[in-house]
This record gives sequence, C-alpha cells and structure tokens, in this order.
Amino acid sequence: MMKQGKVRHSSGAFTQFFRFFAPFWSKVLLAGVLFAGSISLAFAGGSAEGAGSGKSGQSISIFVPGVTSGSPIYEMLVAGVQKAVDEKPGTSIKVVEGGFNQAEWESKITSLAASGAYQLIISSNPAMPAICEAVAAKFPKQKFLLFDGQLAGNPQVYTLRYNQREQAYLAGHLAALVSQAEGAPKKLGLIAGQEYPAMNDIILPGFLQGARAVDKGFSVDFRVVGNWYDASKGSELAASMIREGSKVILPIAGGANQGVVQAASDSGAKVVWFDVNGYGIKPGVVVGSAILKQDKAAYEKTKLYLEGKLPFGKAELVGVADGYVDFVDDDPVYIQTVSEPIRKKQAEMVARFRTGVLSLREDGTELRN
Ligand code: RBF
Repeated sequence: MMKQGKVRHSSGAFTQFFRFFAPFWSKVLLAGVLFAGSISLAFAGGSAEGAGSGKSGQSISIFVPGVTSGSPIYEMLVAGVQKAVDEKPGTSIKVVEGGFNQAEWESKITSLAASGAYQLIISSNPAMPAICEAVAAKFPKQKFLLFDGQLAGNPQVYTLRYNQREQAYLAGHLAALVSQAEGAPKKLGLIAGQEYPAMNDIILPGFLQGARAVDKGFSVDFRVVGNWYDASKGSELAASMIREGSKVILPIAGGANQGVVQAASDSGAKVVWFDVNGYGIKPGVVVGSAILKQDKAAYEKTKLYLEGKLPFGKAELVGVADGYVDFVDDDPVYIQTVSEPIRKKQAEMVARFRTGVLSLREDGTELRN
C-alpha cells in the first residue's frame, strides 16, 4: 500500500510537470524519435558513407510516403534503389519514412530539399508528383525520381508509372475464373486503402473489365479501409463482403491486407494479390498474383541517374509487354493450388498481353495487334 501511495504521489507530480512542459517536451521527444529513426534507417541503407556526405559521390534520399514494411510497392522501391547504390561506391542513401499523415508529406520533403544534402529525392505513389512539383519550384537544383505517378514537362522531375489497367485486368480475370469454378455469385471484392484517381479510374474498372472478359455478369463490391494500415478494419470489410456473396477478394490496402487474408482464410474465401508474388503468404488462400516490377524499375532508373542519363522532364508508362507488369503463373504454389483448366485459361490471357497481341490503354480501350 505504502509503495502504491508513493508511486501515485510521484506520478501525480510528474503529470503536473509534464502538463506544464508538454508542448516543449513532446517536441523534443518527437525530434529524438525522428532523429533516431532516420539514423537507423540511414544505416539500414547499408551505405559505407554517412547520409548527406556527397563530396565524392551522389547522396540520394528515398522518401517513403507511408511505412515501408507491409507495403510491397515501397519495399520494392527501397530494394531496387539500394541495389543500384551498392553497385556505385561513394554513393550514399538515406531512407525517410513519411508516415501515414499525408498532410505532413510536403513539409517533410521540403525539409529534405532545404537541407541541400541530397541531389536526388526518390519517391513513389500517385500523390507525389504534385507534392514534389510544389517543392521543386522552391528549390530549382533539386531533382526528383518518382514512381507510380505522372508528371511530364518539369525539368527537375522524371516519372515512371505502370499500366495498372493491365495489372488489374489480369487480377480480375483470374478472380472471376476462380469464383466461377466455385459456383459462387458473380461478384468479386476489392478493398482499397483509400480512394484516389488511379484506383477509381484505372484499377477498379480494370479489375471489373478482366472479370467481365470471363463472364459479362460479374460486378465488383468496392470498399475502402480509410488508411493503409488497419488490419482489423480490413478483416471486418472482407468478412462482410464474403457474407454478401464475394468469394474472391483483391486487397490493395498496405498493412490492412493481412486482415483480408485472415478473414478469407477463416471463411473459405480466396484472395488475389497485387504488386508482388503473394502465394507464400497463405498457400491455397492466395490464388493469384498480378505484379509490378517496381524493384527492377527502381534499380534501372537509379542506375541511369547515377550515370547522368535519366531523362528529367519525361513521364513514362510501362505495361506487361514492356516487362514491368505481369501475372505470376510459374510459382509452384499456384500450380499446386489452382486447377489446371483455370490456369490454362489464365495462361492464354497472360500470353496475349506478354506478346503484345492485346494491350489496354489506361482508359480501358483494348488494342489488338
Ligand atoms: N499502397 C500501399 O501499398 N501502401 C501505402 O501506404 C500506400 N499509400 C498510398 C497513399 C496515397 C496518397 C496514394 C494515392 C496511394 C497509396 N498507395 C499505397 C497505393 C499505391 O500507390 C498503389 O496504387 C498500390 O500499391 C497498387 O499498385
């Protein structure tokens, strides 16, 4: 009892002290956390040189708009840039995670540019070109290499985005084949982290277009988590969709994807994975993987930059026939867990894209060669 009283007393004093100094201390604490975070991430980059030292070579910063872990598109970005940097001694890299508060991204990138320490800032997602363009206007020497977004004609910015109409089409085609074989209602699920133009205008309609290539009667139940990390919300949305008849779901929600896999696994539903090979996540539950080769793109474009050959001002778009978007059909888990007739039909469709016999414009127009 005595001990408890003492503790209570001291915690009360601390509370008062903290209340008084809170605005100041919380900033010191936050700065400490950010500082510690950036140092460890800088070293996690594996560079021999310290972050920001650019005398003998280039210093590059990767700004991850979110958190790397749990978002394959960001994991591939870091891995690809890292590989190019490792091949060029004297080049340093610093990874900065911007976190999930999107309102803070512009000021964080402004700080990176204002430091003058990084010749190149690399980032990835459709919101980044507009944010980086605003920062670029204030720092005319700062260069940006941006993936998964588009901005043409700015001499400080190069962008490369993927044909996600094709990626989503291949996901939808496989999802519909699996759903059809199970005799389920003609309804697929798509769970997104948030709504954004590439999702609403390209990925969602591409997913539906691929499904309707199997059967015109398919529809898509589209739901939004509201962030890129909440696995329990992902699980809740998936469970509700499954109850309402969707037996195959495409999650594009970062860390929340894990909740979707769990809900599907609990109720005998299936999941189609996006961006990376996901078969190993839950064999037999993950039945398809429509991928982006962002690691390859990040490696190649960083290398090009380090050779002084990155064409700033350009915006490129790459798809299946270019080798940057694909469907993984040679994974042993896919071969063992998805029936032969389904794999055969999917392989025929994939082959048409790979050979360029069929390609899709982002607005969905089919181009046949
Ligand atoms: N995808 C993720 O996997 N993780 C994220 O944290 C994430 N954050 C995003 C934030 C914004 C503002 C936008 C527009 C997209 C985000 N995406 C994220 C989606 C990503 O850009 C891409 O569309 C998907 O990974 C599908 O390829």
